Amino acid sequence: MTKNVYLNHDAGVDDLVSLFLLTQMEDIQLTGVSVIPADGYLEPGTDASRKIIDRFCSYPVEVAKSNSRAANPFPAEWRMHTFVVDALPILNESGKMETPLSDLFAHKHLIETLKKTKEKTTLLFTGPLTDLARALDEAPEIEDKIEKLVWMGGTFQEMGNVEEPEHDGTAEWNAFWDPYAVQRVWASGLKIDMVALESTKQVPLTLEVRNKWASERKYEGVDFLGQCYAAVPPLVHMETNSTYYLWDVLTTASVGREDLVSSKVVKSTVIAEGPSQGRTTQLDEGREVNVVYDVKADDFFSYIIELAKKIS
Ligand code: AGV
Ligand code: CA
Repeated sequence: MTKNVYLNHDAGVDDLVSLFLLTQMEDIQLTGVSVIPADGYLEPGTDASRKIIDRFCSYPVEVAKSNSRAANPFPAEWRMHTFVVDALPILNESGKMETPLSDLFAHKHLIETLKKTKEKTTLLFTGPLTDLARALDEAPEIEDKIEKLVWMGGTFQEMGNVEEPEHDGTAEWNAFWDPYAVQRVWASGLKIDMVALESTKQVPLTLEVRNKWASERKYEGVDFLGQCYAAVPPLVHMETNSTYYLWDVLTTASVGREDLVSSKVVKSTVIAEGPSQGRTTQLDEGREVNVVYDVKADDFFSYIIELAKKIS
């Protein structure tokens, strides 16, 4: 059966690769895309999304821009990656952008798209949850139209991936960008799959992964993967603050192939203020989330290559 999926992403390299892979999944119907300028910039993020849909998607999908703002912004150095993907020749060959741009802001576009889609929709959020929190505030009735939320974010490990002054390092970045939005979504009745750092840690960008893509670059889609990930640093000798994992791509793959990941139910709460802001913790009185904590990494990498090879 075909699954309706609405993607809200934040214009990082793995966000844009996620959009590309979604367009290749057979049982997935993308109902809409919106872009929030968190780990990337809005204009190139929106343009790159429209160009990816133009080039790779066989049916029309509308793109919307967010006007949401950060509690804690991402470093500009990371956000610059959006410009690289948007400028790739493969996305600019036609010299046109035909995918329609909505005149609604992302949260309103989300509400409208959910309402006009007949069946329920799976929400895939690969950045902060701000647009969803705003949509729920404005139209709480949309909960009935949402199958579930699949979110890349959070961790229950001791250390997250935020290394910023005045923070203790326990949060994951998408939660840290807007912890209040995570609280709002946690307060909803939605079913939540949380693809936490526990699982994404198992899929780093390595030289081996890169070389594999390079060796199969005769496939246009595999070449596109390699070109996108050329903009970001791999894991070589040890992890640094900039080391890239396939965070969002794993999250996206888990929507297309649920068997790739293992999850468990955790009761959780979110800290919104102080040095641990954005930290997700376990709490017996907390809300239930389904935490993806493990992945069949080899099968995951094979799956994304297989999807990318569908482009000839
Ligand atoms: O925390 C992971 C999230 C994912 O949605 N993002 C990157 C992915 O798109 C933020 C992030 C954490 N560490 C990063 C990040 C890094 N080293 N470079 C770029 N973004
Ligand atoms: Ca992201």
